Amino acid sequence: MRRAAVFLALLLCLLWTGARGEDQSSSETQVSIDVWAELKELRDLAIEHRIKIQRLEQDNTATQVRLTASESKNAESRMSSSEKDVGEFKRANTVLENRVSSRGKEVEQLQRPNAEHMARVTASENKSTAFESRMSSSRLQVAFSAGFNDSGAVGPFNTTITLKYSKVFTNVGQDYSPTTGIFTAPVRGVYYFRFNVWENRGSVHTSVELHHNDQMKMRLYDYNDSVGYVSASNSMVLQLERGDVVYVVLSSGYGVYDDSFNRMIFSGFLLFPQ
Ligand SMILES: *[C@@H]1O[C@H](CO)[C@@H](O)[C@H](O)[C@H]1NC(C)=O
Ligand SMILES: *[C@@H]1O[C@H](CO)[C@@H](O)[C@H](O)[C@H]1NC(C)=O
Ligand SMILES: *[C@@H]1O[C@H](CO)[C@@H](O)[C@H](O)[C@H]1NC(C)=O
Ligand SMILES: *[C@H]1O[C@@H](CO)[C@H](O)[C@@H](O)[C@@H]1NC(C)=O
Repeated sequence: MRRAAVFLALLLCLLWTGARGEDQSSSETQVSIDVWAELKELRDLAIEHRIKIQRLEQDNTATQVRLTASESKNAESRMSSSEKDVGEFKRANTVLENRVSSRGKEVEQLQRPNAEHMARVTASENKSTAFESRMSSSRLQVAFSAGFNDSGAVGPFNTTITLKYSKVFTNVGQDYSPTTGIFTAPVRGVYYFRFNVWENRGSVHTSVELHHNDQMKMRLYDYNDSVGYVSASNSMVLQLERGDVVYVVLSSGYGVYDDSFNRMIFSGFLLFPQ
């Protein structure tokens, strides 16, 4: 644009000086008129162009303004969409966290029975350690003696019941259980057992049995003896395998009597292991 204007100015100067120099001849005058007309045209064209350029420049500015506006809008929309993304990410994260915490709970729940199991394992290991230490001692000690339950009269019942001698006097090795009334052999060996029966009801027959596993080994029996008080006792030496059980049962249809005088006792001990 500026170049065009400079060019035009130069052209005008040249033509003007030329025209001044050749004033005299009529042909020259004609040429001069033509040149002036042409110059006028050129000037008009230049003005037209300048206006056009001005318009274009204005348009351009407007476009730039619009562009800036739309860019910022775009940025805004990008922002809001990225905010949305953040929201969704947070939501997904919460879901994940929940999952993680529920997984944590699952793990806890899985660990709990495992801990119980480990405690049981430890307990049984303790037991076997205790057993080993018992076995390694120069003489394995097994001896128990327990009285019945101060119940007074018991029975008769129409079924056989295992007598639970709950008053423990001696229980070296804890092989007798006062809650079940059952002695369990800790080792294969020869054992001695003693038990008795007592009854003070003159009309009631009394009888208890010694059992080795599911076998009855012997039955005690007595009745009245004219005064009404009866007592009977016996003992047995039994050869037991490790884990064999020995216990006393009240025969079906018979009664016994026990009180604080410890009328009924169940005792046993290991003679020797085998
Ligand atoms: C196992 O024995 C140890 C040491 O005697 C004792 O501290 C622990 O409580 C025992 N555990 C069980 C489960 O009996
Ligand atoms: C004693 O044992 C007998 C027979 O098992 C039972 O019926 C009774 O309730 C017991 N008595 C006591 C005080 O435990
Ligand atoms: C066994 O005893 C119970 C109650 O002690 C009684 O109801 C039942 O009839 C008896 N059964 C027999 C076969 O005697
Ligand atoms: C045995 O016990 C005495 C004491 O209680 C009674 O007096 C007797 O009648 C009883 N005899 C029989 C057969 O039951």
